[in-house]
Amino acid sequence: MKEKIAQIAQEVSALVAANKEEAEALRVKYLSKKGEITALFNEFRNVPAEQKKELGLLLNDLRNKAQDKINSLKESFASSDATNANEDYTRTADPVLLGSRHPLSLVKSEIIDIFSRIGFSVAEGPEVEDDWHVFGALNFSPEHPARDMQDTFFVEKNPDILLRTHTSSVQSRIMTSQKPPIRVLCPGRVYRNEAISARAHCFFHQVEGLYVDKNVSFADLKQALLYFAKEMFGENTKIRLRPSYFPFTEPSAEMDISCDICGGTGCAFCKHTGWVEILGCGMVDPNVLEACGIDSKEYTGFAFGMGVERIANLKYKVKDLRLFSENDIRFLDEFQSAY
Ligand code: 2NL
Repeated sequence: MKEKIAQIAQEVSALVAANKEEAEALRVKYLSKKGEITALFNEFRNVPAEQKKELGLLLNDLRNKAQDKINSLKESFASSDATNANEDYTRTADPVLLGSRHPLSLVKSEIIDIFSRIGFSVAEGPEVEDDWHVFGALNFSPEHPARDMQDTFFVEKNPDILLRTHTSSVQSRIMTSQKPPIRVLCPGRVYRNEAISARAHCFFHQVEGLYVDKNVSFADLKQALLYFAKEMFGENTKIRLRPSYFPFTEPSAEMDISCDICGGTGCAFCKHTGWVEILGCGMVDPNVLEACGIDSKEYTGFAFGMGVERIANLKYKVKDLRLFSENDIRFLDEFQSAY
């Protein structure tokens, strides 16, 4: 038996294989149930007791050497497989896909950037509001149609708790809790009970601005909004104000900018008027100041509100409002940006 062990040990130390399959065949030849080394272990049961110690050591040593040798043959093929067949180290790495900011978020940031350069700070508030902050403080009469179930979402049929229909509720909170001067921008999502279509949605986004101080005039309003229009739509942009009505401002106006598609000469986009509407504005109604505890003899203010979707439509020519809330990757992918 000793000779047999020595002979196999020699064979094992000289083993070679050309591939994984040959290495596996060697494992079967020596180490499997019917392998030559396993056969020696079976014979070992019958050797006389006085030889057991010596032969046992030799046999164990042989098995360990064979296992190590065959494993190392197998490993050499595993690594050469990967290098040769699957890995090409000159190949460009898989690209990392970057997300992009949502267009409404981009436009909101740009509006905030522009007004922050003329001293406006930013405030946010709750979307679920009470009647007083949304309507009561803002000079809406008790029978104003906006207070109707048809226009406003109420929470659990409670007529006092509702989803805000404009972000002015944030300004009424600020006016009741802070003293002028107040110069604040309120961006946020608002809700209206509307059927969803290409031109209307049950939620949209607003940025409203409010400036309350001594001697704030309509001329200040015009200058601030002209500055905004030029920054947002280009140096050559012109503005015009048309009289309008809002419950919370008096006088009130709607602001148009010169159509940047046709340059003011008239096209389908501006309905051949040369102008497109972008926001509403006015002088804060003294009733609103008083309702919020601000002395309307000492202070005046201007305010404005714009739909972020509307500005995004003008900037990016998005025709269907629903694209802004569908999260279609093909649409969102078009808005890679530094903001
Ligand atoms: C529009 C018009 C407007 C305001 C919003 C406002 C807020 C307070 C007081 C007075 Cl607390 N006014 N906000 C004023 C005029 C117009 O929004 O068309 N928004 C999309």
